[in-house]
Amino acid sequence: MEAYDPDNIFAKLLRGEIPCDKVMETEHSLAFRDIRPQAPTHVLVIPKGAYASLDVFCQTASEAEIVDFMRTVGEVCRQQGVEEGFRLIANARTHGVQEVPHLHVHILAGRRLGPMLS
Ligand code: DGP
Repeated sequence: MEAYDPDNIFAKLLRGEIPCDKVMETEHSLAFRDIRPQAPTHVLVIPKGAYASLDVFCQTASEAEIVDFMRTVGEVCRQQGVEEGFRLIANARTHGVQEVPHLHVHILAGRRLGPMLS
């Protein structure tokens, strides 16, 4: 497993070095709008801790961080109004085509989405 890169763009965003369109923030998590939205609602949720991908997070984060992260996903869904449905995506590493090596889940909603796999 590759080491966490502290200079990745979401680490910089967490340090306040670059701006973001914040949706909500908790003790352990941050939610903000994707800079290249693929749907009317496209929010990214990230942990504040240095975790590169979802498997690493689930294997090594504290229960408090994991619960906070999932509660943030739930609260973003509630705030954004996803009654007609949504998609949650977590890309990981090379085969998952992960562009930013800091764990993030995409919450996509607001339109009928296309086939998931390609
Ligand atoms: P991926 O790593 O492939 O799961 O997707 C990364 C997403 O992050 C992509 O949809 C675009 C978004 N993104 C990249 N750089 C920035 C940024 O500086 N700010 C925001 N808000 N989103 C970004």
